[in-house]
Amino acid sequence: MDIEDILNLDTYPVDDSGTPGGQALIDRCRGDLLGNLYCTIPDFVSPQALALMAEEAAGLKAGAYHNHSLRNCYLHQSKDTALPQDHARNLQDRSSVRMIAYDQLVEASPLKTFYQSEIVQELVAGIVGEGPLYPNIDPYQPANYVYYENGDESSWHFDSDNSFTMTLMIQPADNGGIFQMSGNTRSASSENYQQVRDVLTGKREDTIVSIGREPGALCIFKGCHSLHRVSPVVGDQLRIMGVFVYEFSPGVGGDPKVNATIYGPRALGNPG
Ligand SMILES: O=C(O)CCC(=O)C(=O)O
Ligand SMILES: [Fe+2]
Repeated sequence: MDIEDILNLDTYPVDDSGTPGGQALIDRCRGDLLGNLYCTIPDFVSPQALALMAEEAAGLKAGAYHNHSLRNCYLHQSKDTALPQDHARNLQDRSSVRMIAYDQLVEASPLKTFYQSEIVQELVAGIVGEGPLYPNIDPYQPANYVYYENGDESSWHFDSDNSFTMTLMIQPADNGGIFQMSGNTRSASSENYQQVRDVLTGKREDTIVSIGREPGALCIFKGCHSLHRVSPVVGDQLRIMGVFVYEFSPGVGGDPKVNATIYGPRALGNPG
């Protein structure tokens, strides 16, 4: 399927970002990202492309790596015994998701076509506003399917990368699987451990927004300073996301050790 059929160009004429439609979309999303730390574009991908992506994801599901652990919100799995038990760094929670890596996608994959599209890259670069974007060249990271089964969740965390994260909702869960964020929990100058702990222990529900997303919605968010989570999925319908990694310079790949924790031992060159 071509990118012109994947994108919902009737609603969003983004094939030429110089057109009023494309620029208006960039301006709206850029304002949302600056103000709220996230933006969403509903119905960005056509129902036909979503059906193809869901079909591809279903066909690949058996080969997904089950990435599960107890971790703190800084994505570390070990505790710091020098700190109190109830310090934010020692509060652990479970995370359980299932990953299909980029190298498992076929050449004609609609997820790949979407990711590699210059139209998409230019639009997202306009929204993020930090210069042109380039595809990541890692064998595993560029575009993934992430599945959440009944009971799976991604507990409160900060993303480790200081740029932005981009996801596409392919199939929401029947219940649960809600993306939630507590904006600006920490900053570049302060870890704000008290506030982090209050969010983790449910004392600051007033700061939490639930970011609704229907199938086809693209979401761009800044998760490095804002705690966010995916609440536990309830029911048999899989939550299926597309997750994408772009770079601000060409030729950037991933770290094999980090990849092994996300995609399993095979990412270190080991079988399994
Ligand atoms: O699946 C989502 O909605 C977001 C998951 C997440 O936290 C991330 O990709 O960093
Ligand atoms: Fe995240």
